[in-house]
Amino acid sequence: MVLGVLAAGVAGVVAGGRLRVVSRLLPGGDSFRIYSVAGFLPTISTAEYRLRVHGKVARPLELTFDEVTSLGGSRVVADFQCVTGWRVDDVTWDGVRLSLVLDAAGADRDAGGVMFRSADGVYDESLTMDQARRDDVLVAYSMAGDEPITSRHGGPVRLFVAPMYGYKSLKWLTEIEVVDQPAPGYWERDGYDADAWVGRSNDRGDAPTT
Ligand SMILES: Nc1nc2c(c(=O)[nH]1)N[C@H]1C(S)=C(S)[C@@H](COP(=O)(O)O)O[C@H]1N2
Ligand SMILES: [Mo]
Repeated sequence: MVLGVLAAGVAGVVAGGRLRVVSRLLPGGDSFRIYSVAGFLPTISTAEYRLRVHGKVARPLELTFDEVTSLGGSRVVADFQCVTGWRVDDVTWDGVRLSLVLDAAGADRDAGGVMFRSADGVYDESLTMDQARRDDVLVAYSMAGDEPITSRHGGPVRLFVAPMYGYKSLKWLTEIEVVDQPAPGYWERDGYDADAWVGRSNDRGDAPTT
């Protein structure tokens, strides 16, 4: 039923509000589960996509998909680890380093954090400014060779925070706000660690990714 809904490209609401669908197998790893706490999968074309960057910045931006990709191309190959236990090995991500997006907007050097919001209207996340400026944190526009990233995986543009559990990698990224202090994100208001280092948070013993 859910697969039928997804194949038709139509938003589906699932009891419990959480879509959980095995989508595909990648070489060398387990399968991704497709998550959306909003209960539907936003479908955003590259033509209509916009990324707003605002808050404590010198130059507020509203970037098109092409403007995002033209800001830079960095590749990160990393395991994708959900805190609930599933893991996909060696996923290839291409995108622009978040630090370059922050630089393009002239983010305030004294600002302590960055907030991220999703086109689904529900999910949000945050990082400290030091975390946000790491080289392995991407505003990703390609995943496993798919460019743009498919809508079920949060495309055309999503966040990819390589060293942290999957819940930090916000899907359907449409808003970046530079703030004084990061506020807890969607799952963090439910008790998940804000510092979601793989292997060092939520009492799990996964091998660290960094
Ligand atoms: N907007 C949004 N982003 C999200 C989520 C979500 O429900 N909504 N779930 C998070 C969690 S818990 C994980 S593990 C990953 C799953 O990514 P995938 O759906 O591409 O497998 O997305 C993260 N980003
Ligand atoms: Mo997750």
